[in-house]
Amino acid sequence: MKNKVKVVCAFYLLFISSHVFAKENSHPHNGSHANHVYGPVGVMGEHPHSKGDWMLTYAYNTMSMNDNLSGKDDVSTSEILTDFMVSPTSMTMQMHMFGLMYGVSEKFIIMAMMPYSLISMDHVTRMGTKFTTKSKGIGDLKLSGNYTVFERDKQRALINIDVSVPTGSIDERDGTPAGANQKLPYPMQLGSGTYDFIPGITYTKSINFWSWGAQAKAIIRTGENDNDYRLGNNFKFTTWAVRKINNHFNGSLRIEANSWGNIKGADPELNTAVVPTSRADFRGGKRVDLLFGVDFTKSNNRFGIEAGLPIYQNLDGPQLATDYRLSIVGQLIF
Ligand SMILES: [Cu+2]
Repeated sequence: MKNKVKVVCAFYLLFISSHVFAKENSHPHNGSHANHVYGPVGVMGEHPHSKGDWMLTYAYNTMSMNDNLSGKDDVSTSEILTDFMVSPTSMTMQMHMFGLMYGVSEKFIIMAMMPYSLISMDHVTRMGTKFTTKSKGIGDLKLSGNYTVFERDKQRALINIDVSVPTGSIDERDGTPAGANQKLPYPMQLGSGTYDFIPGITYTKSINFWSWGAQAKAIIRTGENDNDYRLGNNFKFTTWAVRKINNHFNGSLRIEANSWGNIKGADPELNTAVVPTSRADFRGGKRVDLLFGVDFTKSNNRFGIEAGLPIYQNLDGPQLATDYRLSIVGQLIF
């Protein structure tokens, strides 16, 4: 399975690179790309496409978490270890996202996105033993439709309807001091295990060298997964401004507010006395991030980077707090 994913990725990258050179050397650009306003690279589903256009996206997203918060207050490892046998100390999430977008008409686009995630969490026990758990694999497949409902005077409003299909594992296991092959807690799992509906609305406007936009999205989970729980719903609002620096470079500033609920139900294999990450009621929270981005556009290709820092966090916890996040994105239209 893992080798298969590697082979698919290798072909994918080969395909992108061969296409980049083919475009650069032969075909003149048809101009459809330039007419569409793009948001920062960390925002998805904010732009339309011309009919018949395909777009390939590769995104590398990483998030680093360090130290624990309960509400807005720091909680030390020793405080956590008075109530639990184990405390998480840091976590790194990396995600390779592959996306394919197609313009069905000037107003309607469809998109499929598949993530591959690598998660690593460091812990310390009451006895002072340090250990790390890891999980990796494909996440949940996302199928999207974006429809332009309004377009006038360089303003555009899109309705986003996404469905998340539970292709990611919720049965990841690894070795811990409690034994080999232990069921890993909620944040180490790769998927939600449920079909999730993700409705959204996006607005963009451009004036000369500037463009700005806003997007609201909700993740609504349905039913209960095979491990007797359902992740909390999520509400996200983001707004941004993009400044054209020259014909190729754009700079962006963005604010993103996220609010997500606790888990309903519980995985019966997890012991809630061991570690806070196995508590279904220590998963919710609110966070606001400030993000800076720059992207480079040439003919049909776009390459960009966006980095973000939290400016507000309020977590049901103790729960690991976000330190920073980073997205590196490559896009190709053909
Ligand atoms: Cu696109």
